[in-house]
Amino acid sequence: MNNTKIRIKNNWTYEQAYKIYSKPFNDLIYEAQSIHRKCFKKNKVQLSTLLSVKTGSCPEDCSYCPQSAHHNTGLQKEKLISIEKVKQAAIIAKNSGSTRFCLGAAWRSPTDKDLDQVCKMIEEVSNLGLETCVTLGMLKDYQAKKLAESGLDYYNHNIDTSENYYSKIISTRTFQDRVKTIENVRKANLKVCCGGILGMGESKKDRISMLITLANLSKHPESVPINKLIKIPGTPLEKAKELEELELIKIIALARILMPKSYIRLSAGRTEMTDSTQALAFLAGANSIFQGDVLLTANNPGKEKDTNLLNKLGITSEKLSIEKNA
Ligand code: SAM
Ligand code: DTB
Ligand code: SF4
Repeated sequence: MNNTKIRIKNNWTYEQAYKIYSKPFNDLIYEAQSIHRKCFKKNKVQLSTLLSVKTGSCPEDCSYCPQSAHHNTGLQKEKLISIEKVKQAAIIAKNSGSTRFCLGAAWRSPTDKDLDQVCKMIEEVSNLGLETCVTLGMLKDYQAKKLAESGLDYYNHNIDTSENYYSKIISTRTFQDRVKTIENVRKANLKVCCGGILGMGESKKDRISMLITLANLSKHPESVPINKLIKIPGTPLEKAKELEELELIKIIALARILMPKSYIRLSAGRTEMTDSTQALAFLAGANSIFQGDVLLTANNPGKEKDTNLLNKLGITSEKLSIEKNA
């Protein structure tokens, strides 16, 4: 890597991305880590905490998801929880070092009444000085605006896989529906958190294409969660072919190179990853994780394991900015 300035590009071609992905592994990782160090503080990770505020009975049929009403996963369902419960969980998250608190709801799209409640939750979390993120399914433009007015920082809405593979995974909505919501979120001046899942039987081409869609959005998502499929018994993907660990690392490196200034979050699936795999993911440019014992409904490594890992790697967590904490 020479000392050239980092250029943000939104017109990546498949051939360009494939050429980067196909470099010798060491060259790929070296390039990703070099870019990483020009755009971010080295050896730092951003910590987020998730909370499921409405669990299960989702009308969508996403093949990976334990919360879909189409699959029988034995999940304990729960209606929209109280604002007080959200506040308590956010305080715990803040005390354990998270800078962002993310609320997830198993909806196709929120009703206006639901949205009003979520707006109140956002105000409470924001008052604690935490960054806020919500993921509520598809949004109309006026709903995105309403969320922005309540002080929301980020909206999470994943494209999950390539445009080509999308219909193999979900039949109740289209890839274009997903992109439309992301556009509505951008128009409302919210920050975008958008990524996908690896290990759903997709090809290398699908994985690279998914990253190209993200990198060619009018503005790169500020956060890009890369989830490794958690194979939930009772979902159609419970027996999906295991993703090769090096494939996860190469895709993270490619994400870092295509979207140099975005946070790349090593998201779901860390309970099944060794320390070495996670270390490689950080080397490849991942700089964010979800902490805590659970994600939305599935297991996550938990504070003690993560503290041990980060200590071993000499990685420290980002602190809340003074501005947000004021
Ligand atoms: N209902 C909203 C939606 O789909 O946008 C928000 C909640 S949904 C659970 C958020 C994201 O979690 C999905 O887009 C998917 O990327 C991820 N996810 C769900 N189940 C997963 C699994 N079994 N393994 C990995 N990621 C998963
Ligand atoms: C994202 O990309 N991953 C998170 C968050 N965004 C909402 C969710 C992972 C969910 C894993 C399955 C579960 O906990 O139910
Ligand atoms: Fe519903 Fe979201 Fe799960 Fe799909 S991923 S079934 S939309 S909760």
